[in-house]
Amino acid sequence: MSDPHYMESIEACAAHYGDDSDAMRDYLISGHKRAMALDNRGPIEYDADGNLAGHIVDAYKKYGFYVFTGVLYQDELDDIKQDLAEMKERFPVGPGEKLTADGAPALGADCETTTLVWSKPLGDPLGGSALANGRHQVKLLEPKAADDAPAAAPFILLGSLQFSETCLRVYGHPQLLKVAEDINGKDFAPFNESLFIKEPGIGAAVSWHQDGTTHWDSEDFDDGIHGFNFMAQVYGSTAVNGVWVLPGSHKLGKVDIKQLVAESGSERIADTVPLVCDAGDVVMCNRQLVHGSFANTGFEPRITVNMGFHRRSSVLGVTGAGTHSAVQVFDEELIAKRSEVIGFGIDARRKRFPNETPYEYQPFVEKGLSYEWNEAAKASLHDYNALDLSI
Ligand SMILES: O=C(O)CCC(=O)C(=O)O
Repeated sequence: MSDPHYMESIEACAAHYGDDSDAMRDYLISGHKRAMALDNRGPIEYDADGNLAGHIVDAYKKYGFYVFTGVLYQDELDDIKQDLAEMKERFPVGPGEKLTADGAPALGADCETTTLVWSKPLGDPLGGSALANGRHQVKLLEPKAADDAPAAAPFILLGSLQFSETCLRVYGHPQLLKVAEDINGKDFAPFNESLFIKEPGIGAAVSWHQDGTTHWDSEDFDDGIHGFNFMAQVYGSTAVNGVWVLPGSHKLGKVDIKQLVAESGSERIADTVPLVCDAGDVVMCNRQLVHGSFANTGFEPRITVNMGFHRRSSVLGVTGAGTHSAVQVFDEELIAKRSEVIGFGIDARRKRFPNETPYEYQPFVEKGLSYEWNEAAKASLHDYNALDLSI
């Protein structure tokens, strides 16, 4: 990575850690080096049969994550940045508020589902809490923000595809959907979609956790049963602002994170590495990996367009975890309804990038279904995340 601010942000971050500043600096620098030495990054490649290349599948299975480089091009990144800037104008003035700063109805104000999640600047609102089934077992350090930082800022947007056509177009990306097929089968199912917003000097931490809830004790348990997330980077991702992971931990079953922290002697869990990305890179991250991110005390923003996919067998007939949507049984009908957004994503993308060959989703082909992205489709996505396949 050739980021000119690399060391400046590392120093700024370390300076927030008081007596631990030297340890934090060392951790950031050595983690970055170890991340870059792993053989799990490169463009999306296929073999002669058109399947995801074997070396990618092997590296993903070994480490639990793979950095696909150069997936989103500059024109698409520019679209997303503009869309996000406009979306920000529509954020409510504060947590629980219904209006924007201009007094207009705010984004998500008429939603029944949770949309924006707020935090105090540089906070860790999930860490050590019972939220999300208590999976964030420890609270990370909450560095002091500047005096002029806002009292609270949004750091997660759930159900993001109902608000952002540019994110919907990323969701319909033919190569990413083909990867989802090759990892989770032709009848793969959606999980949820979100934006993680980590503005410099403000962006909150997401404490160490594993994402899965429902299948740890399943007799069919294996390293892929809780699915994966694509994490598309709009500005890139660094040791300071990015997600950190414990490579290989997706194979360990449910991990005692408190114990890991105790053994490591601090919240800087030993052997973890950051997801280091340029703008346009997309990480495929196993949901069972131990992962988390520190508060963004550096100078670069990170915006992650997050979207997950499951094997159908992991969700069909399963009672959901209740983390992202109300506890409910995921039957065929519910999964089909929740999958419509794949069709809208494919068509929204086709309209913007007509020279690409659109992805063909096998469950639609089998049922003769086709989807058009238009005003009615957009309206139909209102509260679509009430059906998130939360496992
Ligand atoms: O982007 C982040 O900081 C956290 C992402 C995460 O925890 C997740 O996608 O499960």
